[in-house]
Amino acid sequence: MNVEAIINLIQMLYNSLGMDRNVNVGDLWGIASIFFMLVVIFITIFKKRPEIAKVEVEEKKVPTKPVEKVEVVPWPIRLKNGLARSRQEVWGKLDNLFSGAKLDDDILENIEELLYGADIGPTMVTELIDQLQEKAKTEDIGAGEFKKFLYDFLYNRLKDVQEKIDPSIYEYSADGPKGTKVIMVVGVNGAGKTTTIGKLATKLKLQGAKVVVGACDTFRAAAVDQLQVWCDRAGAHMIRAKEGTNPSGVAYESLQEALKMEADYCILDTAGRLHTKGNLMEELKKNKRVLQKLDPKAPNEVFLVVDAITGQNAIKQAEEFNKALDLSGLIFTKCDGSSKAGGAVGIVQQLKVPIVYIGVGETVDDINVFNLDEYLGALLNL
Ligand SMILES: Nc1nc2c(ncn2[C@@H]2O[C@H](COP(=O)(O)OP(=O)(O)OP(=O)(O)O)[C@@H](O)[C@H]2O)c(=O)[nH]1
Ligand SMILES: [Mg+2]
Repeated sequence: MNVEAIINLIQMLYNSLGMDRNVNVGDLWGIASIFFMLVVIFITIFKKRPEIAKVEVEEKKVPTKPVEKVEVVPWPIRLKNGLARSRQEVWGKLDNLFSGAKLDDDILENIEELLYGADIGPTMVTELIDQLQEKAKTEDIGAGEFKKFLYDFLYNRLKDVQEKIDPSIYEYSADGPKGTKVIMVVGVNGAGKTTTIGKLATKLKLQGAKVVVGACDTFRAAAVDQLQVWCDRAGAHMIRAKEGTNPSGVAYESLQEALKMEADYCILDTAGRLHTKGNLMEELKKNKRVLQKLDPKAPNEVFLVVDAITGQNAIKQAEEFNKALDLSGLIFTKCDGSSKAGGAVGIVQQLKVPIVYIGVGETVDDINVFNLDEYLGALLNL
């Protein structure tokens, strides 16, 4: 069919519709364009339809997954996993020293060397070796007997101090003594204070306690925001002030609010500081004094957070903080990252301050009250 035939065909169509008009090539182009557009619109609609239908089908096809139950790893396993490095690199090696043999001078020397590396402190290592030598005079000591001896030695060193822990720092009971327990948390930079407070606030809230947290680290806005995230998650009430506000002022306001709310706990986060910075240590003492204007017994607890990786320097830190603030407890964090884990033993022995909590990771469940038997058992793989 040529163009002329098409024009004739259209002319006939016009005539039959009673249109008084002569068809020309322009009309032909116009009709062709309209036809082309109709084809495009038709294809577009046609293409879209199956897609709409497909989405509907896919939605229907989505299988109904059973609600996943998040398994919370029980604490004894968390602790054991957390201390895996300590066992692999230090404490577990004590077993291998024997390899079937009984204690002799060579093994004794190797034990001494390993224990120095474990950071329990030179005095305790000397005592332990002396006692072991004495014991070896009257009995044969193999790997099993040695492990038992080590457990008993460390347990007896620490048990009296550890018994000083007040259970209300980890167990809340609505029937327990009334009043607001004030806990001040201190330590060097990055030790894990804020994370620990977040975990503690969550634990206490879950037991039904009313918790107020004071963001006294006013040096960095990020520090306050970090604490806010934890508190929001825990459902704890947080007192915050503008960046640069006097930390003692925030501590005072936090306790005032906690008393007004009849909160069970008032936990105060403080800025990290080196124990060697006299002015910053003075500031902490002032924090403490200010709280006593509201409650002469406040703070009821002052906890020093110690990063387990710190090694022997941790003793120096603890001594200085203890001198300034009269510590009531130690919190060992990052035990999952340290191979030594013996530093804890040395500090308790020297300062006579108990370890109250142990942290083995960054999640809320990675903290628990320190239990000596459990700790030594996990460390020595008993
Ligand atoms: N692996 C591990 N990491 C931890 C633990 N506790 C805290 N951390 C991490 O250590 C880092 C420092 O923790 P923070 O809680 O901010 O320490 P901080 O003492 O408040 O720090 P400053 O306020 O800056 O002095 C963060 O990345 C934490 O997630 C723990 O037990 N194990
Ligand atoms: Mg902090």
